This record gives sequence, structure tokens and C-alpha cells, in this order.
Amino acid sequence: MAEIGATGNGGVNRQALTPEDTRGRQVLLEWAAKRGYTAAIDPIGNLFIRRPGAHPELSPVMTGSHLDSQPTGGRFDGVYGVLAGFEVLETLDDYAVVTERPMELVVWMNEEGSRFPPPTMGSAVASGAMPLERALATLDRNGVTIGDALAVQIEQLPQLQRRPLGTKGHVYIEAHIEQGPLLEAENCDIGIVKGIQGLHAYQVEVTGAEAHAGTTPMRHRKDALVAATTLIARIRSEIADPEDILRFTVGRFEVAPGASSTVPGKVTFIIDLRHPDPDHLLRTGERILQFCSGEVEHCAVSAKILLQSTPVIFNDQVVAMVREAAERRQFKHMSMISGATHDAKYMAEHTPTAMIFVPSEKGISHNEAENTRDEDLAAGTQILCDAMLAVMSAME
Ligand code: HGY
Ligand code: MN
Ligand code: MN
Repeated sequence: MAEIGATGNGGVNRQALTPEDTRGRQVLLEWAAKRGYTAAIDPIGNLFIRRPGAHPELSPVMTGSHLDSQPTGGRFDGVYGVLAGFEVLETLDDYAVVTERPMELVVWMNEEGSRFPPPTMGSAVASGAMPLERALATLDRNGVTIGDALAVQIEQLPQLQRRPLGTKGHVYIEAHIEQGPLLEAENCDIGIVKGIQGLHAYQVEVTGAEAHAGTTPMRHRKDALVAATTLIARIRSEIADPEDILRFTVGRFEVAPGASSTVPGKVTFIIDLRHPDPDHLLRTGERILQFCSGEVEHCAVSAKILLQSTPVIFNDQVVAMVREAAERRQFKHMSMISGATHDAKYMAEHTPTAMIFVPSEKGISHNEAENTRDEDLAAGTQILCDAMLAVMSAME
């Protein structure tokens, strides 16, 4: 998979619904077809690869993650969970294990939200947290909509069954790299993930007036860049958290018209705000929205909410079964809350859900240097297999 969209710097650029994303999905579907698994797609482009069980009418034990990446993404974010899940299905085949329930591997569409903000879009739409029409109308920087890009991708995928939104499972367990430093720092092999912190995404528009860089006096300018940077600095100082638990990021910042001799007339940027406490997240979000309205440095400011996902706590029975699997295999493990967001947060709304983490070297992720050792990847895959089999008959 890492060859598809390889950046030549050790990472991948396989953004949602690009030819690289399509290629990755084609390869996985080829592997699935060889194994006789069926494949379905829902209206927002989430893929469901199904290994049959003895009782097809029973709800499936599910796993999954995403194949789309950040522009300078690593080889493991998302991909690991997809390949670990596929490895579980194949291993059960190789050992001729007939499971009571079907097993399904989900490949979520646009988890990263880098080409089409916000993140976890496919799982948000599937769970009803985001209207399908709004997601399909989302534009990339070149004015391409998700709807159009998805139609092109579906054309290039093999024939797929259609599935409505809202697939529920018996249980959903997602394997993922930690993307942070805790497991390595504690010298642990496995993270027993109890939940995910909340995430708010806001799109802010700052509107000034384009003007000539040489002739326009500074005092007459409505410089959208000056206003936007002043606003971001003001917000940062206003919400600064001495305990360093709050996460405030502006990673996408667009200046128009982007010409060096024209005073910027418009700046659009996205705020990514995260915190494990729902009230603190909401209050901080409200303060930010107050800052992002009215006028700053003679420019008009407005903001719209792209995503407000509240912190989630996973099903304690499923979490306990993941922990038991790690104990039985004598892997050193620790419980944790995920700082990164994942599609599992939306599955958790209607399906008993948990996650398994494996260590990230130096906690590096969303970076081409992202790395995890083979033995850690294998350990996580083993726990995923054990836990998926354990929940098969449990969890009525
Ligand atoms: O942003 C995230 O937390 C995820 O890696 N997309
Ligand atoms: Mn991810
Ligand atoms: Mn990511």
C-alpha cells in the first residue's frame, strides 16, 4: 500500500478520492475478490468487505480504518487498521475457521479531511452526524465536489453491492497506531483505548479589500492577512491552557488572491480544536466563535462550524475483552484516551466499540517519518484477531 502515493520521502500522499486513493481501494478489492469476500459501498463511499459466517443473518463483527492519508502522511496511519483487519480475515481462512457471525472490514471514506475538510467525514455521514448532501457538496481547493470525485472513483472500482447508510455491527474494534508518545514512553506493546477526545472544526473567513501593494497607504488598508494573523494570535492567548491539555491548530490557511503585490482581500482558515472534557471543549469553542465574528483590523470576520464531535467513551465490555486478549498474550499494555480522532467514535454511537493501539516511534505521525516496528504491528494484529473472536459469541 505504501507504494501507492509514495512521496519518495518515506511517506504517502493518498488523499481522499484521488487516483492514488482509488488505486489503493482497487488493490484491496482485488485481494478481497481472490479470497471470495463480497464487497459493498454506501452512498458516501465507505467500503464494506465481508467474510461470510455460519449465520449470514446475524450482525457482523466489524473492524476497519481508512486508506486515505494526509498530504505528507505516514505509511501506517489508517492503513495499519485496514491491513490488520484484512490479515485477520485471511488468517481465519488459512486456518479454515468458520465463525458464527460474518466479519466485516470497513474502509472509511475521507477520514483525514485533508483534501475535503473536516476529518472523519465518511463515518460521520454513515452515522447520521453529517447530512449526506452537505458532504457530497464539499469542495476541494480546485472546486471539485466530493460527489463528482466519488462518482469518478466508483466508475474505476469493480462492481460493488450497494449498501444504505448506517451499517450497525455486533461489535466494532479498530486497530490504529497511537500517533503519540505514550506507549513508547511506558515501554508498552499495546494501548487499550477507552475513548477519544472531542474535536471541533471551524472554518473562518476574513474579508478585507484587495489593493495595490505599492500605492495604498498602510492606514487605508483592509489587509485580510494582517486581520487573520492578529485574530489567531488573540485567540491563542485567550484560550492558552497552562496544563497543555487543550489542542488548538490552524493547519490550513488560504490567502487570496495570493499575489505578492496585491494586499490580501480574503483569508480562509480552519481551526482544529480538541479536548477530552466535553464542557471545556464547548465553552472554548463558543469563545472562539465570539472572536470570529464582527470586525478585526477593519476586516469582516465570520465562522462556520464544520464539525463538533463530542468526546466518546467506548463500551466497557469490549474494552475489557481487548484487555483480556492482551493479558493472555502477555503483552505489556496500558489504558488510554486517544488524542487523535478516529472513525470508531461514530461507530460507538450505535455499535459496542473499542480500539487497539500500537506504538508510534517517537510519537511521530502526520509526518513522513511515521514508523512502527513489525513486531508491534504483529502484536496489535494478534490482539485484534483474539478480541474479534472473543466478542463473536459474547456480547448478546
Ligand atoms: O486528525 C486526526 O486525529 C486523524 O489522524 N485524522
Ligand atoms: Mn487515522
Ligand atoms: Mn490521521
